[in-house]
Amino acid sequence: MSMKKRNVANRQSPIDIKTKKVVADPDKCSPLTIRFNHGDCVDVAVNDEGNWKVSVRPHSTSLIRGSHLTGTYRLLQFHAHWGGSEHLIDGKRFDAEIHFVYWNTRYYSMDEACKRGDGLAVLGVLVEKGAENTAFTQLLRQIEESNKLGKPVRIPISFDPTRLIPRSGLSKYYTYLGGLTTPPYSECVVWTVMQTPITMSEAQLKTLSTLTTENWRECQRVHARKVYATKG
Ligand code: 1SD
Ligand code: ZN
Repeated sequence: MSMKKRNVANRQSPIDIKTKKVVADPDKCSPLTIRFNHGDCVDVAVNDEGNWKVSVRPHSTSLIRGSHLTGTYRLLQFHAHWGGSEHLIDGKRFDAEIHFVYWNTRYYSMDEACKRGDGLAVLGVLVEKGAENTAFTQLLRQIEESNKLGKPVRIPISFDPTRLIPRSGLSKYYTYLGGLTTPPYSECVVWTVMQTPITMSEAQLKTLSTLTTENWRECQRVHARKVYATKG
């Protein structure tokens, strides 16, 4: 096979994480440093397909660092997938998944970053049905309003995104090299999937499914990739 015909679709996402096959690597997976600034979340918008996205101000100081990441990544936006999670753990599909999309500050534009294997870092938080997430209740109101008005709605400064990540997430996660789960499926993402899910109530999950029934991509082949995990 010529170099040109080399199969490049070999690090697609999402994947089913098989915990028996993950490589426990405490050096590669040191505890994450995540900084969120309340005021960095600008607004939330719902698009024609019923997907919502919270946009973050361009030069936000909401950052993520970790030994599996090359440098500092800046938060760009976050959104969710529901009707089922995208990543599975040992074949288990959770009820939803939130994605915090970060961009590697070493690249000068988002387009440039999407052409690089380490251009984006996406933090995936699995969600299972349980207690209401009150931070999300606040956001859900803005999502519903944006959907009704057909335009972006401002996020109040009191909104605290840290309440959408599990407390143990910083030191318990999986990481692997993958891509965007939506077109153009660019293979530019260093994925970090937190091991512990957060909860949302049945009513919260139901409200999400009024926007669009489900919006997750099927699991992709792992090929020769390794999935690393924090110790234990
Ligand atoms: O689905 C999102 C897509 O909406 C866009 O945000 C993209 C980043 O440019 O990321 C994908 S995903 O891989 O985070 N699901
Ligand atoms: Zn996503």
